[in-house]
Amino acid sequence: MSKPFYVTTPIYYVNDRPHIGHTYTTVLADVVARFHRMRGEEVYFLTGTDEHGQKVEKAAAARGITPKALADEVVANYTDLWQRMGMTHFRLIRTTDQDHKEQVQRLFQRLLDKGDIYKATYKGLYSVSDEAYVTEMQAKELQAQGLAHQLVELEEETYFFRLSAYQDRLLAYFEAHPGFVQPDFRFNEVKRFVEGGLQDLSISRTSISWGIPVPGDEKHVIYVWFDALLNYLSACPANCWPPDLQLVGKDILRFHAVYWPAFLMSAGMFLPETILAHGWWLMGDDKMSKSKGNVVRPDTLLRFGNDALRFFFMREMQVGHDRGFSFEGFMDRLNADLANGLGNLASRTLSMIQRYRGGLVPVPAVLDEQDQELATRLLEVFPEYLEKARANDFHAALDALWSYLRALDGYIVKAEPWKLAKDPANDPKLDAVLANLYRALRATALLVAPVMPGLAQSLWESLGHSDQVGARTFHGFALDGPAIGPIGESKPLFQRIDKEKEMSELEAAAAPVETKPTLDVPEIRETVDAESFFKVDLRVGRILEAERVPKSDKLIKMKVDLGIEQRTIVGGIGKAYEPDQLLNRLVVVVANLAPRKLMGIESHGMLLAASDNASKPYLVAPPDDAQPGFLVK
Ligand code: ME8
Repeated sequence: MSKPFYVTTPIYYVNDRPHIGHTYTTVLADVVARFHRMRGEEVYFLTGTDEHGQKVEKAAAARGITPKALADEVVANYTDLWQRMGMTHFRLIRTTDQDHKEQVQRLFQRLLDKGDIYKATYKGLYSVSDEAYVTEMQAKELQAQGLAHQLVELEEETYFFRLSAYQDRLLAYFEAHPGFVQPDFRFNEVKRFVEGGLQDLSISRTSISWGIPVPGDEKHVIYVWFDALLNYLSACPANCWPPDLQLVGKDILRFHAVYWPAFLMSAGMFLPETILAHGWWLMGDDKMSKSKGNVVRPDTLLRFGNDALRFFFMREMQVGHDRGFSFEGFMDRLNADLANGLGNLASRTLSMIQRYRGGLVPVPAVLDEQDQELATRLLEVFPEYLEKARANDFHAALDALWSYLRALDGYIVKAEPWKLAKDPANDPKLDAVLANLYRALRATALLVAPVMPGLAQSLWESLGHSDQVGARTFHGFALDGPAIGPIGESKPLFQRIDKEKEMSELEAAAAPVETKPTLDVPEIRETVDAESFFKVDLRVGRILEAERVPKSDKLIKMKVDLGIEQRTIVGGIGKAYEPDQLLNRLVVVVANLAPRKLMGIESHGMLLAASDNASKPYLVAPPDDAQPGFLVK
């Protein structure tokens, strides 16, 4: 039995509902899956959800529910959305599924027995926001970016995976498999990263409880990425391994192109054929992401039908590159390509066949040069589309097809069938034109079926078919074969969007949405008695002067009035505030902090500010009618 074509998406975190970034990856996978089925292959298409780890634990805590309850709720959103998007995945694996948990523990044990996983003490720096150990080099980078506050010194017992032992093997594998990571420029980044040296990877945590326990050492929980990556294995039926295509966003390529193959090498398993890293949908210059709160939800766009969204994704995004999203661009694309382009061509063709030939598609007796040229172009564009789609380049495939459709518009304008129809002497030419147009539409319905299953089916039926276009195969399709019967009822393929009208509604719906970033804060500190707390003298102050400290983008020197005296205070708030914004502000000052020197300036006190590890500092502000000198207690 031949091996099914196995395609995967990343498994999505359940700390928030899906946005169009997640939807894009899954649509791409679904289009690939449908395309391969129409190539006559059996396909196994897997998607899923990543439910363990600190992100999910925190998001659940913020809502006051258990992580599993949060996961159940969010998974229901995914299941519902995938159904509405017409996804044909075989399984949505959840990392909380029992078979997955057993698989992860089994593999962990296997690599432990083999000696590729070992227990040791980690001593060094840890980035709280990334949930990862940090090398000296990375620490320097973070410091240079002013993010050193995210680092903490850590000493803990952990299980390591011997990643360092796989550096040479990975590089040799990359050398021997030039298509392993696509596109090439991303593959080069991966190679450079591995050439730079690999350190052993910590794959357990004792600080987290929401996860799969290390077998036999349950105070350790298996690191979320080791857990998550193995989903592709847990959900794989016996005859499917290895994956043929693994789709990932560029943000998680390193995990898939370095750690994942090393785990598989260690387990003595075949590696995936291709890992394809796509770019990001951007809003302005920023990645669309839940933590930035600038996401567009698929629901906003689904009112135009799932075909429209699927088509837009495939037509607009050149796989591998980033692409800015705009509602205007979305509507322009659909109006141009679906309402005008294909929709218009189909309705003109079908109504001409109806009017001039009573719904029967003629078989042309002769083709003149012009007809022949168009017929030949179809024979060329069909395999060109298939070849590009086989290389997962649906953007280029659709581009080629739509430029052919535009040529057909030109062909109609030149041939003027409405004039030909007036004189029976022109019948052979009119037959040729109608047959050419019919065949082009029939091939188009077939080719776009993986991208727009609903629209393709509707076109297919208008052309007189009663079977499922998606159940056909490309191979051996008779492009110049006769029609199988009279054409069917012509339905508008795509309703033109009234852009003006929709724009205001859409913008309101998509205005940076309600997503709250998850809190990135440490646990509540240990209890102190009231006496210790009251040793800290907190006062209301008013900022009288503020200026930047030369050569520092972070520090601002201020003169602060404390009612009974004035102080010089230097604060690290220069990235969040301009000096002008600070003048006259009421603040809370730690008034009895020992003076310290910051870039040569003695600072007498500190301003209280609120933040989490990821946010800017927000100065704590007493109400407007408080007075400088008031004691805060
Ligand atoms: O990373 N543009 O999950 P996640 C395009 N659980 N694609 C985007 C996108 C954007 N703006 N934003 C997200 C995780 N994506 C891990 C994966 S796999 C073993 C574990 C897509 O919920 C893109 O595919 O953060 C990216 O890789 C994925 O969503 C990240 O989803």
